[in-house]
Amino acid sequence: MSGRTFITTPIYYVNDVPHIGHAYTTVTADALARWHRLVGDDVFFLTGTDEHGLKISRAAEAKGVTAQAHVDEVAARYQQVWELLDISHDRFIRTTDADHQVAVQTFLQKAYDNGHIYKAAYEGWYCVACEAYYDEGELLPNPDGGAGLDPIHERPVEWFEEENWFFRLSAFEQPLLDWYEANPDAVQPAGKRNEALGLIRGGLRDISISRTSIDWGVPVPWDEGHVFYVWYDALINYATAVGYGSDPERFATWWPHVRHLIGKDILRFHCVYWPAMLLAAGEEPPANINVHGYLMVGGEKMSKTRLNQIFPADLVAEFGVDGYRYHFLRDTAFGPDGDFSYEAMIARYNSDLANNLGNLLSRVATVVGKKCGGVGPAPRADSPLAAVAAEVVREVSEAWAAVQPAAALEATWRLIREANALLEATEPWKAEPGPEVDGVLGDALEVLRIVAVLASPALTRAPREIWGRIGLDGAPTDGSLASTTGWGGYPGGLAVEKGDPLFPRLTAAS
Ligand code: ME8
Repeated sequence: MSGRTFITTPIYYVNDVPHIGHAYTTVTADALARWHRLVGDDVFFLTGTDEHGLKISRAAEAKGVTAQAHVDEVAARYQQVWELLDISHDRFIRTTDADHQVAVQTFLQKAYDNGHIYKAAYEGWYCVACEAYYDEGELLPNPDGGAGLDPIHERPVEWFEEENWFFRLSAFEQPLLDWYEANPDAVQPAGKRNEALGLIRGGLRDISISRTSIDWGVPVPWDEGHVFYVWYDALINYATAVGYGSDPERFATWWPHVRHLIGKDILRFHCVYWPAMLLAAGEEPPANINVHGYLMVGGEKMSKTRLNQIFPADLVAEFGVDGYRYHFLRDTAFGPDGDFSYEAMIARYNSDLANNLGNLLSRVATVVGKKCGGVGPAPRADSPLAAVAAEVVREVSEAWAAVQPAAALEATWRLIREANALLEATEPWKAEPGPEVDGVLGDALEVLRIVAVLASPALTRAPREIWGRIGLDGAPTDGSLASTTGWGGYPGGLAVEKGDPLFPRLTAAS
């Protein structure tokens, strides 16, 4: 069934350069977008950068450059990394984009006109790294004795006093609970939905949405001298990108059918504040929010201060783009925390890509060369692999619908292993040429064809290569999924090319 799919990643802060944690969300969203394109959906895939706020202006100051020069430089770094990883976004939004400023002002003016925004004095503990106020009780003790530490970055908070505009979040407790009740699957997984419900049931306090202490932000339209607080500006990017404030018709076609992919660190903003803000502006909350855990390194969250960040380019140099994408999609289940391990990455690459997939292709091509004169035979209609393939296609579809790339790839690789097992059981390389050998090789070629289609959301390069080597024209993503994954699509009679190993085996670098 095809439809409209709007997929988003968080927009990342430009105080940092992208590491494998940022890339985890982005690669997952990209693979999901590719899957939806494959099933024929009209897809809009959005990523970008979050460029306003105190954290960014301080980072620029520390470097001795203007805020604009700083954000331009770091936004470009993000764009380069996404290019390196074959990310297929339809727009890279920057909160400094002109249409975004208009969208933010339109959106919040609406909430103001609806009576949900008021002015009051505010003082409290502020964490610049989180761009958030904390209650005393939420802070961690500071071993050096000063102000408490924020629970996320474990850095000392600062005391802020300002006159702020406030969003009447407290008025949205019941509307939010009603929305969660009416949309039981909107926030996934269920544990994260419960966490959001817990925050709402625990009581919501009004929140400050403007700052006077800085000018690096979107001006409050009804009060000169105030800029919107960075999170308010940031969340609205999802609306800007589909026409809010510029093209109401376009906005109406996409909203609220969005799927936000986020890490658990920003659950409160997306699962509590954002739906409430939308209700305040007279819009519907987002249809889907999928929350994943942290990718840890050596059991700890990656951070600049721990010096344990790992950068995508270093891994791509060794594993290639497909090796990179495959590892994170296959080995880090979407939802729980996961631990990055270089050894596990090598092991996964060698077993699944070099051995299972790479060997199937090279084996089949070699034997077709020797026993069939290099011309690939057609598969058998009554092949024992036909039923396996049908089941795998169903499982893969279900896995992507549930945003579980690891399960989709696991199912796909089961089909590869079954094809290798059939070859090992029948040993066509030892048999005399004839219908028996042709049948087995035709079946294996058909598996390669179907796998090239099913793996194409995750692997952006190898599927196309396989497609060409088994003699097919075009690309595995050309046809509709239903037409390309049915058993019997490989026509036979095509020249099969051996070529170099698709995934040369790797040994751990010392
Ligand atoms: O929070 N493991 O930006 P940010 C998994 N600008 N995912 C990780 C990760 C890790 N170790 N580290 C980062 C912001 N991420 C705001 C968002 S959205 C309107 C504004 C990913 O640069 C994960 O998706 O701190 C997380 O939610 C996001 O990067 C935080 O990125």
